[in-house]
Amino acid sequence: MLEKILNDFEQENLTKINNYLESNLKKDINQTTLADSMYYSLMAGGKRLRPLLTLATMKTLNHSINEDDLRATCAIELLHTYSLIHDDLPAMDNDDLRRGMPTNHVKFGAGMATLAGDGLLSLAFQWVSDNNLSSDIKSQLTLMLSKASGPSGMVAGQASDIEFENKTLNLESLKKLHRGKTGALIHYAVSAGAVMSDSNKNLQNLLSSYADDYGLAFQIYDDILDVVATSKQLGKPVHQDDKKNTYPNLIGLKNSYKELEQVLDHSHKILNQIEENYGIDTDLLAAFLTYFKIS
Ligand code: GRG
Repeated sequence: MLEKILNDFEQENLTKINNYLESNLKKDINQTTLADSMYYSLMAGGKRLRPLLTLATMKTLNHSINEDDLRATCAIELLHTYSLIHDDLPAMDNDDLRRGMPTNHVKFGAGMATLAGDGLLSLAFQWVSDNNLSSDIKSQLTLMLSKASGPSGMVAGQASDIEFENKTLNLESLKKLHRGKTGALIHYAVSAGAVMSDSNKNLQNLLSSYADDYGLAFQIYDDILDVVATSKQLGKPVHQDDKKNTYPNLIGLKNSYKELEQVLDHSHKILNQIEENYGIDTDLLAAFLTYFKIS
């Protein structure tokens, strides 16, 4: 049942997000090659998880979505795309492929890719503030987005990732790194939905807790899949690259599954609390947790 809820929601909203991005991106870009480079990565087939989470939070809170909500919602996908372009650069991960396609710098060169990332980062803030939402909501979103994406959030996580490459972290430090690198934007996505729906502070705190769990589950799942999928691909027993700071390397594969289960249990408890305290149907947010399924 939850899978169907998620599928139906995705079918309806993926098109909305993709159409908005496709029709509006180039309107605000004054240089053709830069526009092509930004468009190339933005429209390269991402899952749109973060804007979908924002829309799901608004739907859960019974907020009906207008064009301004959609514009502010899509901003997070611009920002996410910037982070992927910069992460792939020769000076960072130096990856040639993303989503099965040449990375931005392979297609456009490192200089243009850097600028495409810069452009997407700035444009995200433009979309959050250049709309008809109330000044209060816009200023809350702007502050939240700067904290999530900047040196107190994602950029800090990425900096730790670079600093601790080839050094072993303890579990607490690994969690902190991921809270920044992956968790902060996911946290923003849910919180932005709560802010745009004008929900009260207590409810926002509960949703924040759901978002924290979601970010953590996302990372543990990603780490587990990395190990399991690679060993399946190679047709070999599960093998781990011991140098990487991942959950399976730090606590073992079995304990990583356990940790994932515990995080998911906790987030279901939070959703139950929201249902009990506020009489809100949280099935859609529970449906988003089915993403973390290991077959
Ligand atoms: C360069 C400042 C800066 C930050 C980069 C996001 C990030 C930080 C690095 C990407 C490396 C990575 C694989 C991180 C793990 C989690 C993650 C963000 C995966 C990609 O997100 P998805 O699965 O991507 O939502 P799609 O392709 O669906 O958009």
